[in-house]
Amino acid sequence: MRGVLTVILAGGKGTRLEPLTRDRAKPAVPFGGLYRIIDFTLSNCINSGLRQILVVTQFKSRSLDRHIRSGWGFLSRELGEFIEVLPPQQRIDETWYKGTADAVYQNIYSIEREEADYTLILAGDHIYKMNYGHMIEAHIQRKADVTIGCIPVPLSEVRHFGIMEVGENDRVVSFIEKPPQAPPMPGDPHHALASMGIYVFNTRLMFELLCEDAARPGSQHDFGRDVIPAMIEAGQRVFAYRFRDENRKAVPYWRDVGTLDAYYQANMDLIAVDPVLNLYDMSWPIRTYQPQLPPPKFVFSGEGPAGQARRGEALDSMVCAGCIVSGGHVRHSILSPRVRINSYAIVEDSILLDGVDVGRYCRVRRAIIDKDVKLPPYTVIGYDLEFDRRRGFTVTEGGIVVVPKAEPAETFQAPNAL
Ligand code: ADQ
Ligand code: ADP
Repeated sequence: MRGVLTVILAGGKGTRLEPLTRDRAKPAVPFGGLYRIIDFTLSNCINSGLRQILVVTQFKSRSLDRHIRSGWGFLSRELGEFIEVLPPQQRIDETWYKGTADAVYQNIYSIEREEADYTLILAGDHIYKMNYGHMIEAHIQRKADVTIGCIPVPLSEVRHFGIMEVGENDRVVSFIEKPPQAPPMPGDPHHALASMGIYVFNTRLMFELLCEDAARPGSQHDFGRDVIPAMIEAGQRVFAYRFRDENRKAVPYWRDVGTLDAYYQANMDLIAVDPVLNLYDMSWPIRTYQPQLPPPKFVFSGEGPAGQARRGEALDSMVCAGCIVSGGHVRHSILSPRVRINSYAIVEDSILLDGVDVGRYCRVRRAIIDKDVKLPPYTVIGYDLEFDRRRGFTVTEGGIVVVPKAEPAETFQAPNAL
């Protein structure tokens, strides 16, 4: 995979993931206990043999930057391998990046310096396992000017994606970014073909296209809105690469965890008994940065005063290093590193991020609790959504309660009704 430079766009604001994105960029949001969202894309790169990687950041990138430096600094520049974070200061314009094409254009000198024949543009905020080598091969074989990774999505979802129609050999004949509706793809009345927001370009041509786009009046400088449609109009060779799972002969797992409900569901997918995206499949390891922590510990603290068992246990759950489940009960949940569950507490269907402490007698269900939040004893979350909303927590459409970082202790007082 020499000759291919990978550029990961990791600057999206992730407004719909607030409050989780209040202090961190979307790709830095913790996921699946141990990971950050961007670990999936980075692991795919390494597993695909791509080792020349630039990460373009923009908003609140400090947490992301720290994560990549701590966990992904193992490549050697001397051997021509690197994962480098490009902060927005290197921009050649005075303004913040406009769209995705502008984010790449502003870093054109760093990209040019690597002298790669091909540039793979990826997004830093999708959960999936993919070998990019196949897409790059298809690009070279078809002598394409650009190849767009794509996947079928239900017709009801088309407004969230770039939607394309393809002709012979999957050559793209039309591309519309986030249309209100779209016709189904041939042979499948329920789905349309959507862009995954990932592209392979011939680097030289990409430079020319980006310079053209920078000068085009009215352009929003976005690949999906501007660059790709202009290429189709100009008769350039735009091809779709269909992302497929050859083993399962099915549409692979791929999620844009753009909303809190999608984020919650994708986390829950991981703890399914037979998950489609399996973290335990060592043929495609997902790596991350892990601090040095002791193994998780489960404590049976004897009988309670009213005879209740204080059995520290977790079922259908993932429990990370440094956790102590002492006399509390955890079901169908994800405990990130350093979480504590104290006696008589019950945690169900929830995601607890790093360092959360659940006090005695707490009841938590269908909740996402951000880093280092300490729940005082008797806190109840996820049972009375109206009350949860009133005390300032975010409650999603799907009824998931999100408790942000560093909440004042009084927020957790139980209402009289409970
Ligand atoms: P969206 O995901 O809505 O659609 P966008 O919000 O522009 O597009 O984000 C694309 C990627 O670029 C994300 O990873 C984001 O974090 C990053 N990004 C956005 N602006 C950036 C900036 N200024 N600097 C650095 N990084 C930035 C896109 C495509 C659609 C496609 C979907 C699939 O436009 O055609 O269907 O992805 O999710
Ligand atoms: P996250 O909540 O995403 O894990 P971090 O804990 O990495 O984020 O940090 C969030 C922000 O808090 C950082 O961007 C930084 O400003 C600040 N911060 C946290 N820990 C440290 C630290 N050890 N040194 C300096 N700044 C820190």
